[in-house]
Amino acid sequence: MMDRRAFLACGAAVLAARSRPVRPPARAVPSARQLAWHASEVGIFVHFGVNTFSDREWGDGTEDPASFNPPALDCRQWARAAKSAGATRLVLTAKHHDGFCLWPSRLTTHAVSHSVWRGGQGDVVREFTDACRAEGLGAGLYLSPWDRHEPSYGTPAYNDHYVAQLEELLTGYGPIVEVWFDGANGEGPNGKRQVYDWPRFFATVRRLQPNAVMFSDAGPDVRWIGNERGMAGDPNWCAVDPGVVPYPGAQGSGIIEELQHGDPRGTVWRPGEADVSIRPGWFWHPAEDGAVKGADELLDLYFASVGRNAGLLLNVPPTRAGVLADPDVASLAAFGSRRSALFATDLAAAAHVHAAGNVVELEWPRPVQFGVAALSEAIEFGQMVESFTLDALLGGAWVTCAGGTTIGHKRLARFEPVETRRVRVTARTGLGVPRVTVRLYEG
Ligand code: FUL
Repeated sequence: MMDRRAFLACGAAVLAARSRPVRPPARAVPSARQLAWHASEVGIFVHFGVNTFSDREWGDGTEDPASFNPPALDCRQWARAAKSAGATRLVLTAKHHDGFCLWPSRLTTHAVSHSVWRGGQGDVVREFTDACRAEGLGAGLYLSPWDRHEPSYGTPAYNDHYVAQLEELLTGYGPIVEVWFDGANGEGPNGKRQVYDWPRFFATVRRLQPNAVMFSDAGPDVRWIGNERGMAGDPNWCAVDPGVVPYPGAQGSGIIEELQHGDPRGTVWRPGEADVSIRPGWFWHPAEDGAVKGADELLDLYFASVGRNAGLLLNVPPTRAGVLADPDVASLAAFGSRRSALFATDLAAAAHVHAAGNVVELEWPRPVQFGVAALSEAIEFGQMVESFTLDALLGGAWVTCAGGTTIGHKRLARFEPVETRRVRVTARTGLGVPRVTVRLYEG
């Protein structure tokens, strides 16, 4: 048992600590590269490789490079389809878990250079990055750390191999906007698992492409949202506690919760990206041509991801010919036009706006009708809003049309359309004075 003197000393220390002025922790704020990523909202993920030809989701590394032979590869078609969906960037699987490289890596023979495609002279990464730029889109690359082909996998030499591959990709193909690190870490060809040198991988990207954001479960710039269904958490904070998700692929309690929701008092800015496929699988499978998500479903995903303060990375896999299939192309175009139509006219632009404290009021000379609201915080100062309500003055009384939790870069709300001359949005927070922009659309 603690003796009395020890107990008093202990109590005094606690009191002294309490009476010291408490300095609030510095609020996490985004970097310039993260702000650019927030603004880019929607990206298209492209899963393409030997799995496209073997009809599998995960190759085992024994695939014959000769199996990769797309007769009509057209990366410009991918980029145009992405643009029609309103996407701003594409991310290509330069290497998936099977280890097959879509560029002529000098570090392995398991690559396009040893396929029959274009007589071994082809380079999908080159055509992809050129096409993105020609269409005014950002180019991103996925380089799977898990490699089921590479013999050095499972030894320290593999970290050198992986860094050298990163160097090839990040020095040979111009500006890269996003580097996508998959957290999957299975066994290599010799049955061993790899201890990845994440700090070295991250430092390599920063050194060679300082404007690129790095995605993984653990950031460092953009975090996985915690599921592969394209759904952000609600609430969804951009900040996280790095101690909860210390490195990509980490296992433990509370990780998925942290990825889904973030943490209002988190010390690092690490916004969520929601990845999901337009088809059941990540790679193209002929049997899934009839299971392509339509524009309604894609719009719902947009509301559940971008509309909840996340980015959306929508996977659209090319066929064996090397092009996106007709149903996918049609769906992307319909998704894009639905969004352009929905968000064409911001009715709030014609309102007289008055902001006081945590309330923004809008007033129009004549009644307006709307059923969709888009709220945004000035996130360059951090994310503050914990909850909000949107009220309309109807028949002399304030009626709540929409409400929710966090706002961040964007919060979308859909509700039964109302007609009114006055609206007020109340943003609640204990974290500072929020700056909220309100946009309203017919719906
Ligand atoms: C996962 C991978 O195992 C899947 O094949 C796919 O690439 C997905 C985006 O990430 O971890």
